[in-house]
Amino acid sequence: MKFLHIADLHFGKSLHDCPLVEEDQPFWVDRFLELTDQVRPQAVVIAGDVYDRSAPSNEAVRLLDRFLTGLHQRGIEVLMTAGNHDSGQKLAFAEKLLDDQGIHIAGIVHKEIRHVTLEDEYGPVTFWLLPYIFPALVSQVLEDDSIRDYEGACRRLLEAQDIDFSKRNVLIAHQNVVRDGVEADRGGSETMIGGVGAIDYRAFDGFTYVALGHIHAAQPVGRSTIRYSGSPLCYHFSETRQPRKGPVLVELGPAGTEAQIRTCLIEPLHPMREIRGSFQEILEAEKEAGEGRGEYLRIVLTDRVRVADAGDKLRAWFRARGSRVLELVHEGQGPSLQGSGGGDGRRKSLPELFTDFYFDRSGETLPDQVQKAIIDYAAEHAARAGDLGEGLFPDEKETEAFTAFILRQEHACGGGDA
Ligand SMILES: [Mn+2]
Repeated sequence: MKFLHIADLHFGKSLHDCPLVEEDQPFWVDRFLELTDQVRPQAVVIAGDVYDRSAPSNEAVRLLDRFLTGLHQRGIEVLMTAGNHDSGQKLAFAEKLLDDQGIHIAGIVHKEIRHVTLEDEYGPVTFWLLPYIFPALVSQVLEDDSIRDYEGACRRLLEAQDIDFSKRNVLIAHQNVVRDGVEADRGGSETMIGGVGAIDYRAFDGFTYVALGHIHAAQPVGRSTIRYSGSPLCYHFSETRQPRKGPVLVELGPAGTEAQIRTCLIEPLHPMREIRGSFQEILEAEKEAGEGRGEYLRIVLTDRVRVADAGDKLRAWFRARGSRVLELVHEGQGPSLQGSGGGDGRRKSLPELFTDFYFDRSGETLPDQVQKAIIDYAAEHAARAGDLGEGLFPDEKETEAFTAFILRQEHACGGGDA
């Protein structure tokens, strides 16, 4: 039996305000359906985090609808579980009806976990669908107060199932699976907290294959047949530096034989790339490279002195070549854009904080002469406001004047492409 293992689709996710559900995720869905036409799997296994959030957008719901319909039209069985990002209740909508259509969904954990047996020339293969679990949930489901940790919860729940390990069994789970206490390498886009919820891979002894979701980097854990498929697309720039990920094609032979595993590749609509260098270096290298490739870019500028309008110029340059700058960072100059959260531990001065704030909001650096004037002005008033106890400015007139000043500067900068 052949099946494809995927996970962490995160339909509806945005990357730095770029909604992937508009083009990138639909493009991936089409390529995935084409892949199924080539490899002709009997089933597709989706190991949780189908959506990016528990209340998915209309676009995300429509995309999943199209995805499942496409698989169903090809006669492919679907086995899908809820991850920690999904609302199990919502994902489980019409699960009994869909069961008859070959779309098997486990949104909620029950004492007897949902399982589906498919047949091939070597006999039955039972798929065990385990939605995301945590100790309190399992404790409630099994009516057992002694369950305290994730591994205990997982082991007890699996022990409570009637599994015939002389036959072939596939587990689908969305958990933090570790080997000897060592966590799997993160992709970078996970929202999980380090060290929480660890389950040793030996809890899955006896399963022919374990299809995992939760970690966005593709990798085996403990043995080659317990595996994270990784997310279908890079959901963080750090994931561009990792080995390529893609749907895992699993081929099961007769009971007692090792599953054959191969990673398939799906080219993204917009490859992601990180570019590092001075403003001049970057422009020259890109001129050499010629035509644009429609990429999503992260640019790290290493200039020691800020180049006026560097952000604007680079954005425009790449936009004209069909690429998009999603993240732009001035290395060593303070502002860490959009969520990287890193800090150098040093307390920043008011002018620095103001520059950061402006940069963060507009994604642009201020021209030098404007920067100095505006920052001096803001810093002076912010410092005075500290003594006033209310409002940033002593009176409305001054507030108005300041707002007008800011607007003029924004106008002079040509706005932004927010
Ligand atoms: Mn995830």
